[in-house]
Amino acid sequence: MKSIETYLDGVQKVAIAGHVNPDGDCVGSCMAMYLYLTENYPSLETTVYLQQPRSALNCLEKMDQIRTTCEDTDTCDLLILLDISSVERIGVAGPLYQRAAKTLCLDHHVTNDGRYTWFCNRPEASSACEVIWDYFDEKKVSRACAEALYMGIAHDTGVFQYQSTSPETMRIAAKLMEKGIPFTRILEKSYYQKTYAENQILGRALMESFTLYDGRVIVAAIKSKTMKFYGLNPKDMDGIVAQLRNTEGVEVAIFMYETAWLTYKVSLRSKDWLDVSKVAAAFGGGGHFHAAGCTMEGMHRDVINNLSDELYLQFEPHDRENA
Ligand SMILES: [Mn+2]
Repeated sequence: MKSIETYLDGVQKVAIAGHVNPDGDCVGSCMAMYLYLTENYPSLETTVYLQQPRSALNCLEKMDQIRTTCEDTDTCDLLILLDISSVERIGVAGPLYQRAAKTLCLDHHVTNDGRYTWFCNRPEASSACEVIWDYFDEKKVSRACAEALYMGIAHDTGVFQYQSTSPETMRIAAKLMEKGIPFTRILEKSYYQKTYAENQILGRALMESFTLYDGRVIVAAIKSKTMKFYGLNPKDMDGIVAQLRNTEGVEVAIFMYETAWLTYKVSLRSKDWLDVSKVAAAFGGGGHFHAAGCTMEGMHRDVINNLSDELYLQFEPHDRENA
């Protein structure tokens, strides 16, 4: 049987780490693991490392315990990596990867390099939270821990909407609800609520978007000077690509923003048949079938042209088969 307990033999110091730019599933899984271990194994010395999550995600217990820096003297017997698709994406706890006696990675990305002592990757699972649920004893999951798991599952499924949502996802969500969690408050605060500036930039992205391939691809780009004008950072633009994807007739939505001169962070979402992780991988990125990302360099129009060429390689054979 899978249980987190089997990995704790002879372990005194546990470090938990998520990926860079932590999203809802990353924060949820790291905090759920932190709460589960501190509540049920108080003799362990457990630390959670994360980059400062955006304020909307700040609705879980004990988030004041998050360490946003890793000291040269920090060590651990076991490093638990959650929602991390590659060693390069370990956030602030990156230096611990070399120092840790053992590493355990629990993940759900199609593209994971698997360089860990123990590794469980379930690409079919909706979220890292769904994966770690299997490692917990249901009776030992507190309400606070359940809140964290629920937040992670809800975020990675677009509130139980995406293809990755399975009957098992819903069964787990039901069990979490039975713990008495305030699920409406969690969704409202962490998922739906936007600041005025976030809504403004969403509006701007939608207004300036354009379509390719007969409306089957939609693209929106935000320059860094626009982000500066609204006083926003990348975390504030999280929902834009999902909103683009909702457009009728669209198979692929692309949202890109400038992170530095001639450098764009690109997010890709697909609705149905197109595997965007393949497109992202062509540019050194990765992710899931329906959600992926990469970083690209060049002029804005060159980046779009390169993406368009890569999408052609997906559309052309598909169209020929279905002609
Ligand atoms: Mn995830």
